[in-house]
Amino acid sequence: MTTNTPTSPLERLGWSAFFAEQVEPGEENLVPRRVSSVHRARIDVIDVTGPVEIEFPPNTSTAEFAVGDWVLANPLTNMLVRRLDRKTVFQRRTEGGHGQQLAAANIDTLFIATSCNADFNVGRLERYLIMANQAGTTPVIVLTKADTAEDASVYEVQARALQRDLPVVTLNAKSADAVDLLKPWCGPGQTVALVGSSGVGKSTLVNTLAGLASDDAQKTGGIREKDAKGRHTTTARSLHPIAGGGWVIDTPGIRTLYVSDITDGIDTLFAEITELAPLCRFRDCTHAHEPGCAVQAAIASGDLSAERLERWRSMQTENRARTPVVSGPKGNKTVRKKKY
Ligand SMILES: Nc1nc2c(ncn2[C@@H]2O[C@H](COP(=O)(O)OP(=O)(O)OP(=O)(O)O)[C@@H](O)[C@H]2O)c(=O)[nH]1
Ligand SMILES: [Mg+2]
Ligand SMILES: [Zn+2]
Repeated sequence: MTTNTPTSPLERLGWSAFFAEQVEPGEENLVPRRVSSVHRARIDVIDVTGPVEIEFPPNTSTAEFAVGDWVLANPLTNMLVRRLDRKTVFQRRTEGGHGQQLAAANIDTLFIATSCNADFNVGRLERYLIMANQAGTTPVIVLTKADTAEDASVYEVQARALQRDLPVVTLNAKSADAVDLLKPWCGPGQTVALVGSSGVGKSTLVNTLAGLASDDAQKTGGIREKDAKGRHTTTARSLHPIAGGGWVIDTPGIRTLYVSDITDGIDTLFAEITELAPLCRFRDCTHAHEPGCAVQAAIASGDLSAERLERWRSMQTENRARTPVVSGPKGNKTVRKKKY
């Protein structure tokens, strides 16, 4: 959350000193535009007046752009000149592949959506939190479908325990109350993105936040009764103005979230373990069997649960297995082979 209230129309669109400082001498005549949706063959942009035309140089790949990106364009030809550096980017490793898929850029807050039903999964939420921490965005857990749960607090308690000071908001995505509950992270100049499995209500919440109805509304879809899985209704990422100010990005449901190269994100998720590690006798302590281990001592005294350490260990192992390592006599970059 920022304390400066945006004054100019461009600032209300999310523009800030971070981007202004990137405009170089000779570029003053170019105009900033923000990417509002990314399709396989097309990118849409907006400026302070709303949707505007933009031309891309031949052979530009839409995969290089993320919703929320800022670009500079020539106002006379509408030609894209360049993309500005990102403040934050939420990206994930593609299934089985080596590439990264860009979900959203320049977001202040990541709303990690899950429902008060069979979708709720601690391991999956931990992955999202690690990715949010790594991206430099503030994570908020948004528990949808509270109206369908017998006791939503069961989910809330588990979610709060995932990371220190983690905000958890329980709501009905179809109800206008959701707007007030999420207000602390919305407002002029703020950009939030919704991520989570298919069917948890991301698009429903976007429609509520943006006040979208009928023709303009994001399409929503039903879910399977037995496991609460959605039908992958949303297929592209898109940016929408929130009625009370700020912007919300809708994203397609993610099937499996793989983590890799996310050491900092893990350190933040398990801050209580990270902080104990320097107190261990050995610098490379694995907190398993070493004498003088501060983490094991915390478990023995009841300050830390053994289960939490187990979760930390499995994330560490997965991160190590999936992160490209530099090895070999000539320092060739190799990726450790592992079947996903
Ligand atoms: N009762 C109730 N139903 C909800 C809530 N949020 C979403 N739904 C319903 O859940 C279904 C799925 O909602 P969507 O908004 O399409 O879910 P999504 O996360 O956008 O799904 P994908 O686009 O497939 O990733 C729809 O039938 C919604 O009406 C909620 O808070 N309460
Ligand atoms: Mg959707
Ligand atoms: Zn230790």
